[in-house]
Amino acid sequence: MQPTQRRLANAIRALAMDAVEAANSGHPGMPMGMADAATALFTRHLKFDPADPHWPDRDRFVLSAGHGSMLIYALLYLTGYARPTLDDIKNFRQLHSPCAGHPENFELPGIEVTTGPLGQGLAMAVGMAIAERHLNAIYGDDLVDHRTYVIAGDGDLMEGVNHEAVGLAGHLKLGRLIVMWDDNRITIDGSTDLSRSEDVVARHAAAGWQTIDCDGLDSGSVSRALDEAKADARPSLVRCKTVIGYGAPNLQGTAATHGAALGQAEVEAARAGLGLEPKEFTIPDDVLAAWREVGGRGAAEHSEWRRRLEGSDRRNELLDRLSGRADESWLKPHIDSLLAEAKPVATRKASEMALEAVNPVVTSTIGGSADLTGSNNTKTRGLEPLTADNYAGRYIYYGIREFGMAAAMNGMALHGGVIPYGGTFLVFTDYARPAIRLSALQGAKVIYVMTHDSIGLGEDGPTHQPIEHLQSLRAMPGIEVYRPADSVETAECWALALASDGPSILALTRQNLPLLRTHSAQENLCARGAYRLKAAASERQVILIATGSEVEIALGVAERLEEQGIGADVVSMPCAERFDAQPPAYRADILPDVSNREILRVSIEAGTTFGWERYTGLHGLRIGIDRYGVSAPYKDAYEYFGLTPVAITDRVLAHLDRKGME
Ligand SMILES: Cc1ncc(C[n+]2csc(CCOP(=O)(O)OP(=O)(O)O)c2C)c(N)n1
Ligand SMILES: [Mg+2]
Repeated sequence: MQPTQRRLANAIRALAMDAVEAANSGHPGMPMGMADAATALFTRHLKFDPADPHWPDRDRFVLSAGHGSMLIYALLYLTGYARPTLDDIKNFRQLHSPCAGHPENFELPGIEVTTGPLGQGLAMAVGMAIAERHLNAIYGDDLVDHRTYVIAGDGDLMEGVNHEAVGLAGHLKLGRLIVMWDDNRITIDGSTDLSRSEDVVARHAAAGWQTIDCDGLDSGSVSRALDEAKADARPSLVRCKTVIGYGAPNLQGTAATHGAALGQAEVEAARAGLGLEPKEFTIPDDVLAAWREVGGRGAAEHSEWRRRLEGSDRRNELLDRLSGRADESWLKPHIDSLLAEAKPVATRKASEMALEAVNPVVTSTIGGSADLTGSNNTKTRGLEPLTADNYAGRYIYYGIREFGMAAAMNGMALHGGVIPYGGTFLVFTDYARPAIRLSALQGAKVIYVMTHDSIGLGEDGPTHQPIEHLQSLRAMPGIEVYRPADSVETAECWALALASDGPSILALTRQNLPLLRTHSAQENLCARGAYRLKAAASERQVILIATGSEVEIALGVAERLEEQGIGADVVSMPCAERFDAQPPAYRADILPDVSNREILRVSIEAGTTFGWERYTGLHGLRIGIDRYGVSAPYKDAYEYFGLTPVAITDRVLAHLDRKGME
């Protein structure tokens, strides 16, 4: 006789309790409460094949309530993924176990996205659902036909990003997105009555979602709800009424089960009540066999899909897209045309010009903007909007939803088959920052097109003028920040971002900049992160290091210094992270030993000077802005902050004089 659904679910409960007990750390409440609902999903609905976790047409499962990580570890083990092993689970939360505190996409195949920062899993799932519909529109049901399922807790639905994600999903009518809400009315502080009185279901309904209620402790009830959800053309919220920590006789239903080991006595009482094996980490043979049988079921559908793929004349095209590779054939002719024209343009415009060359050849890009399309210059001529009526479109009007946009782009990138890029003002990276951090942590290939990158945006003033943003983004590991100085560098930076495996940020100007790179180079000079744009003519006494719009100013300073017989290099540093990764000999050539006080190093960037001592040394000079900006025409703003060749030359000369007197 087959084990009941409840016995299958109890295997999840057992592993969750035991792993948290062994680690004396973790969250048993959510996996125990949602075990029946997850069992319904995995045994009766989810399309997956543990033998090939990357099967492109699998359903995507996102555990947005990432603290309940033991739920997914248990499911991966039970259904027969190669990892985690039972030993991995026994080492839950220990160094080098892939069963990290929260689910990490880079630790275990089968984990689609990294979750834990509440709200973002669901918001990434919206992006996955967009990518699925887009690819379906291009390749048809035979090759792309899957769903995105999410388990979300009260916290996921309370976070502000939920509003953005739910609004976007409703607007785009993402009917293949199904969110299972763990409605246990408990968060860490206690009852949700402490902090929430809105009608969550009505809020989703108002955004155009289907809403369904079910008994989350009855897998049959959940399964019927999922059938209804699948049949409906709208995104669905399946409200699963549950009890947190279900099965722990004295603690269930309380916040005490949320994030702490239950304690030996309670675990034993739970085992007795649920009819579990008395020994920890023990799953009865018939239960494990039944789960493995569930895990084997997807193989047939998978091989059918492979057969269709092999028979398709679009096989190579789809596989190439899924590889994430981006054709670079556009770059050289594009740069040649820039050199031929040699006209001043804002780098945001240069970015659009690069994209005009990129988008026709790199057809996997999906552009967009958070309501600043005309300012971010993200929409190229051939791109049609991606809408509920035309998922084949390649441009998304995200609306004023920076965080939602960034999270959706993470989901799209991790879904695969598309390369998302999206724009807003650089200052509003703060609104998107938690998702940018997750792009970096997850290695998601997302390209952020952040324009209006300094006081150079002018009249909009201090609220819109980035100051600390560039340096704070450079401080974030795992993401490359590009600040190109002209249209050639902008094209090179686009090529690097498209070739990268991870995320990139392009910081681009509003104001026009002259062409500084007037000669064709054999290699992509931005690839080294920093390079000598102009070498000192007289004996080198100064190295000017500048980025973006300030490279032009640095050239002006160098000219004035040279007039006085002071040799000055100008180093353009479009990407500090890349420069730091160069071999020591290259770095020493561009920026000789910091302790060498013969050569004065000067950094010039229209933003905070915080951190620039990394390249100037403590004896160097750091020119920047260590306060908020001003509302004024941009030339006046530059003048006001002393960011002009004349003012900077004076400061350099004063510094050299002082040094001479030492
Ligand atoms: C953005 C964010 N804020 C705070 C936390 C810390 N945190 C983890 S779980 C949780 C409570 C979540 O409540 P709920 O989603 O209802 O989960 P349950 O207690 O029901 O498992 C909090 C505040 C977090 N992980 N992410
Ligand atoms: Mg809860």
